[in-house]
Amino acid sequence: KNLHVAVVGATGAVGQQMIQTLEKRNFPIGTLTLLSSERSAGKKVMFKGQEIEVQAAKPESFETVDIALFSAGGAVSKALAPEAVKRGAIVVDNTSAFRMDENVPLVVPEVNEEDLKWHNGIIANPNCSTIQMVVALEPIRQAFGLKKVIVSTYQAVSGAGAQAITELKSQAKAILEGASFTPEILPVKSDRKHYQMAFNVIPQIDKFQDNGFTFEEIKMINETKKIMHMPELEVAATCVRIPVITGHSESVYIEVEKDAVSAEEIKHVLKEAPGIVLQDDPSEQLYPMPADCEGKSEVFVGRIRKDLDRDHGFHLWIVSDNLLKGAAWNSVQIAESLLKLGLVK
Ligand code: 11C
Repeated sequence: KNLHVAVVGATGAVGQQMIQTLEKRNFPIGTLTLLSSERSAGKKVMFKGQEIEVQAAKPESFETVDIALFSAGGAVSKALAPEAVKRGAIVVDNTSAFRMDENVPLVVPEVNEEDLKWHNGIIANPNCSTIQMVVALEPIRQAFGLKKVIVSTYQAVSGAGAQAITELKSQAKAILEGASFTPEILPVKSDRKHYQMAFNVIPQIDKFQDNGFTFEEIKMINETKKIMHMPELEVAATCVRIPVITGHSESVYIEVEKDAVSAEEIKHVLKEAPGIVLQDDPSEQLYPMPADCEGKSEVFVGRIRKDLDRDHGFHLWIVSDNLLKGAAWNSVQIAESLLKLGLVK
């Protein structure tokens, strides 16, 4: 069956990647409806050699839609995802609006594809930094058990949207030319203060919560427990923005349950695991870097070491294209899983 698919947020950084990924995967589309805010309506986007005009999203836009991929911010999802479901669409939502709702599965197909079976119309796509981490953690958990995770991230500016990419580029240019500039977007557009991103590192992604963690850190903690079905897992996160355009990197410390596991055993498990490319050879200076991962759909893992003090402790370095596995590809992969499992009527 050729499906009617809608992309909401079609002109955004993730929306654009969703459209390209649907084309690349040759997803069985009969009709593609592209939706956005009023501001971006009227723009034209290419899909399979044809121009499609972007329309302003409203409840009626979802009549006859089978699958709607949302990536236009939490407010748009909260307002329109239920409207799409009411009209018979299945929503794959790439915002944080419904992720922790217990009626909504939060899915990374390599980890918990089966959770799609109990969806009630909306399926949540996790946060990008969470997705790439759980793809690597799940095979380790299956083989050796998992007790504790401490992650520090090095996140690209594209995670904060197309305007953040423009801000980084124009700041870098201004600094190199000795010109003045005023930060307006990063670290968080809607927060009070904005800081220089070019030639700098900002230890804030999303807004601060009362407990001292940022919302990005809380998302990594809560989403990891939900996706892996491990409410008892100990997780801590520090999320940091760096002046890279695409590709999130993560330094991850884990503790496994099993005694006397070796780094070689962890490498072996990751080498065989779905969606992962092992890039780990210190003798060849081989390790993942965001510049090499851009445009690729896998999660790249390297720098795997046993901790020098703790028998159950290991260190990993995980990199992935945040717009693909972290967002657009994971959403399209969820849509493919829905088809595979016969969950699209
Ligand atoms: C960032 N991880 O890099 C964020 C972007 O909850 O889907 C993704 C926000 C989200 O800024």
